Amino acid sequence: MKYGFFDNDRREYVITDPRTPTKWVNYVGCLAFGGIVDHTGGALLCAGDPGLNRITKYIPQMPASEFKGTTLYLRVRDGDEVSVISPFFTPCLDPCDSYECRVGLSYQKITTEIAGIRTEVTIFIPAGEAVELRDIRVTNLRGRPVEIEIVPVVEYSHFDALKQLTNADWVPQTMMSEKLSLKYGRMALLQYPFLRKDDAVNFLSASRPVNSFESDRKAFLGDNEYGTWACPGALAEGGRLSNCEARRGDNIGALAIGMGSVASGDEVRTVTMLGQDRRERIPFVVEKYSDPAEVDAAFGRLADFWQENLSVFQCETPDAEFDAMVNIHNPRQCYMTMNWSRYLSLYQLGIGTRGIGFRDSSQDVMGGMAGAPSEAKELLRKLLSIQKPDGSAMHQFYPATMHADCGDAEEEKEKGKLVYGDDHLWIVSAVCAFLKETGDYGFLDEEISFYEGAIPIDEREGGSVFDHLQRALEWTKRNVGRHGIPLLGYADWNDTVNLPGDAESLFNACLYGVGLRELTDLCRFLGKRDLVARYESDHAEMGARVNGVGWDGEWYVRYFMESGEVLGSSDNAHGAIYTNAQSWAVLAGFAPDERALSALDAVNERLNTRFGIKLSGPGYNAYDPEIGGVTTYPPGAKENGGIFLHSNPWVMIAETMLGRGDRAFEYYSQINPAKRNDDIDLFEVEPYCYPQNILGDEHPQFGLGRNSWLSGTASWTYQAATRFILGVRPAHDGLVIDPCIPSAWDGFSVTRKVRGATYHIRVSNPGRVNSGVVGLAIDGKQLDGTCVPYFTSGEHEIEVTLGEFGAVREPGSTHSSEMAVR
Ligand code: IFM
Repeated sequence: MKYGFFDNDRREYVITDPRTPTKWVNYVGCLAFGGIVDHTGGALLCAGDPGLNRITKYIPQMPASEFKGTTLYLRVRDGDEVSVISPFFTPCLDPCDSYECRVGLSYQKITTEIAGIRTEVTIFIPAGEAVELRDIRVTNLRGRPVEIEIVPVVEYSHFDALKQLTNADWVPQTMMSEKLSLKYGRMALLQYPFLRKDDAVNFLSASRPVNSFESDRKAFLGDNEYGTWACPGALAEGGRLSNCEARRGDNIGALAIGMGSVASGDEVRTVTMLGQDRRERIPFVVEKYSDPAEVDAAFGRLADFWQENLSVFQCETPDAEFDAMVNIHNPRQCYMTMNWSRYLSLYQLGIGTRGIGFRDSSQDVMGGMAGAPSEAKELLRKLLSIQKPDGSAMHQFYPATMHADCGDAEEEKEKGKLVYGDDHLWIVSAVCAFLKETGDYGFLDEEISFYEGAIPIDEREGGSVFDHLQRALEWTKRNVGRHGIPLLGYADWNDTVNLPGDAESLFNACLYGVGLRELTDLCRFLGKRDLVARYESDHAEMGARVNGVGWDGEWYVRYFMESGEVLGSSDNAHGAIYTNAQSWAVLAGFAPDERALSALDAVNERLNTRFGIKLSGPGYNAYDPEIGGVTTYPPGAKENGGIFLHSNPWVMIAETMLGRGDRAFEYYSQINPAKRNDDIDLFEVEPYCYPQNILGDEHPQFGLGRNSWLSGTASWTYQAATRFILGVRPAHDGLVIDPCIPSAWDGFSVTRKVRGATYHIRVSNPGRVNSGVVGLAIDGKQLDGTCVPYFTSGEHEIEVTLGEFGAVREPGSTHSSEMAVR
């Protein structure tokens, strides 16, 4: 343990040293109102859209010691002496006698002891509310009475986050603050830009009366703003804040809340509230959360939500770090990525041209749907509504307006390359996974309009969800290049390879193959036999093309350029092999046995490192506009030979399809952030969630993680662990239990809730094999195969025995579709 430890019983990670290598953050609330809270109490909050409705000014690029968005001070009068403490460590940086930040499920609890004062602050957002609560308890440990004043501080952003950063004229002339007096001596300090004065406004309030307040940063810091956050002039002087209602400038909210004289050993409590609401509602919100019982009840409801969410899948295996991730931290990250997409993190700033991605969210849904099926369905509907009538999809949408655009491809408009060749295909897997999870086949008949830009929604062409899926596959079938391989478009999953002209993508071919298998399975289940035949034939045809032109001798190539050049071939000095071409050829069921083994072995030999599998290699060593964005990174960084974690679980899944459970688990473990906890200075980022990337071995900082939280890694690693390594996966006709585990494990157990029933699954592995179910009993009755028919209610005991025959499998031959199921 360097900076903290996992407290699995309380489902928390506990940070014990505030000087972590980067800010380690947590999510509170949701996109409707919420954001990130770091381990030193700073918060980046927004309501509905982080670019268009930002609340706090949190600038990740500022040094860690800086004030970011929100903080808290205590002013302590001890006899004649007045001292100022910041219980979140920053910005005063006073030595802490003790420090603890409990990173919980949608809450952060920071407890410190500084100069004989113990402060515990629980930060969370009640479900469905637009207010962040800070439940503050202060205990006097000094051995004599002291007078305590609590001073929460917020630095506001203009709601237009980009303008805040780019306009230092209009923004400060429009920002204003105003006192709103409330019952029982309470107040709320309102803040808004002039043009929004009659809309929802920001407010800072407290459950207790406020002695004085400040809304002008200059006055708070003092000395013409040569005062600092570490030692704000207004607090150092010991007097009252100026009660200024700012009419311009850099607006803050600071409330001095008197707690009176606190006897030695006594604890005092207050709740502060930072929200956004219409003026007339604010008094009700403040009154409600001034009642400690309401605060406790709201906190309890959050716990209930997470209890329900996590209870759909719980496991006990011989690997404690695996269990910590699968039972707590990975599903939490899945839920956050499903909610936030790539919209707001320490790295994704939610400003400008980045919306909710069609590709990203389709994948996120697959990780978050088991715990939150209604939210998943709602997101699927939104995604389907930006699919175009021709079957392709817009790249992203903006949730506040549901306007959609083509992302970076917008720049290529003139060249007619407005489409990403992969986007629309992801929705096929996402919808099919949802159907298997929920059994909600009525969703297939739901009518959803296609995206037709300026045409009003009610005049747009509509189609059933099933029609949407069919059109997605048809678009790719129609749009192939001269090798018969699907067109790349602006890019495929790898956003950064942007090739000119009609380049082709082997990845898109494989994603199409997976989609075809999904629809084949679905149609077979629905009894649509003519469609089964059609999709099987399309799959065979594309598989033949991939194997005809895509095999390089030891592995599959990745792209065909219009010029005839091939990328991802042994002929290339740089980018000679790409991971995704290998894993996806197996996932699609295209790779025959010997090619599957050879391709995955090539990944192991050429791209695997002790910190994870690189996306490609060797890295491109100079900018090449013909290849695109990937060459803007130095070798070893991000998509250019970096360890791009999102791709790692695809290799794990492919390995389980070959029955190689030892290797699949080795790949799982080497990127498990919980396993980096004791040696984290190199990794730097949070040990309780997956980052998007780790610098590869061509980079001098090999092993450094970046872009934590919002990454497709969350969904896919969860799927790899639960559905493929532990092997418990819903299919259309039953719950499949077909593990592929390390041979060192003697067994494991899983509790899985699905479609109204609960299954207690115990797997034993007496022969220490990787895979192969030789015995399966449900409620004491033996069953052939690996698929347990669904029950609609009740608790059911399942005993599974693994045994010898499953040593190495024939890829693609054991089941029908492996993204769905092998
Ligand atoms: O697939 C993309 C994703 O959509 C955004 N982040 C990078 C990934 C790989 O390029």
